[in-house]
Amino acid sequence: MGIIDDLDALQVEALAALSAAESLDALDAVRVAYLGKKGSLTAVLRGLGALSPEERPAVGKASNEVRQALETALEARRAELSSAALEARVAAEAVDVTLPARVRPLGHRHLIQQIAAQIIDVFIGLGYRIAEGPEVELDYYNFTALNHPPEHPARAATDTFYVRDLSAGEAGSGAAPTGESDVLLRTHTSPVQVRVMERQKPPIYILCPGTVYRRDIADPSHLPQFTQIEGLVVDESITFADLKGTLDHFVREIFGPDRRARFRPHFFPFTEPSAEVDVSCGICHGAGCRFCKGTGWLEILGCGMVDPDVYAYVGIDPERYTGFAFGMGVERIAALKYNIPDLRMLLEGDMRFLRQF
Ligand code: 2NL
Repeated sequence: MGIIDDLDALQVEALAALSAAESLDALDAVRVAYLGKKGSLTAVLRGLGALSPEERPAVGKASNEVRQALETALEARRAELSSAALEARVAAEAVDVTLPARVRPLGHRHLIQQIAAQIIDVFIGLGYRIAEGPEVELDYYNFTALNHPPEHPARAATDTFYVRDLSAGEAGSGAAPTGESDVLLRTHTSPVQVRVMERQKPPIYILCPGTVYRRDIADPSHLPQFTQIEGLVVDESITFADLKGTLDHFVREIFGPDRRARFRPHFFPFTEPSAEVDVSCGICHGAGCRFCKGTGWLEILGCGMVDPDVYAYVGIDPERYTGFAFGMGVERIAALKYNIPDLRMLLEGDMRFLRQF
């Protein structure tokens, strides 16, 4: 057998090996075995030198043809295997976009914050500005400037959280310690309104949301810490009719068209005349049930015309200006809107309850 026959046999064998290679790695191994530095075809070519000058051209030509044939077949098989590998990868990594998505539990704002935002939106819509102030207040802004006489029960240490007890600290002052001092946790957001009236002349249209503190034991209708929103309007020729119209609009916006509002005379030290506003019961719609204690009505806020005594403290002329003010507890509004029987449920963090809102 001559070299040409050997080359033919090598070509047949190599072509078979190339088409049998099932991966790019296997294909490369075949390339190395035949075309590499130590490959079979290279070995044949190395033997070329031993041939006679007559034989050399034919064998050289034949071996080049074999190399060409093998390289062409190699490239063809490489292309085949790469596209098969790509297809396999695409198939393996395919995502079925028609599968239903995994539902992740999504958080939301707490009901108290939602209701506060709704109330704020109503008054922003009427042109009010938001005002804020300190939660640790002076007795002057929380009580004195709001026309609370020195003996008013709300000032007692049993009703208000005092921060510093000056009377107890002043040894030899002669005064009996009362637990009261000049610094306290505000019991309403009215002091914010006093501060605004001190530095800003009318017209004043403000809404004061914030946390307030009262020394109450938590029960279904009381919390020692709650969110209050107060409103204050001071302008020329403001009347009780403006107050009524404003709060009627507010009740409609927050409770919807099928709840009614009514005004009842009341007393507050800082307003005269004063009133409390009730909303019709969301459970019995006025007929009387356990939720409304048989009255058909639920109290939602207090209000009134600003007492001229308050204007005297802040230097507003009561002959030129009149105004109204109102105050409400946000937790209470939330409870009455959604028929929640106990304010404490809002703060207990039970997701089975809170999730509903
Ligand atoms: C309630 C009652 C009320 C006010 C708050 C007020 C503020 C100033 C002057 C006069 Cl600066 N009044 N605020 C008036 C009436 C009632 O709140 O039951 N709150 C939870």
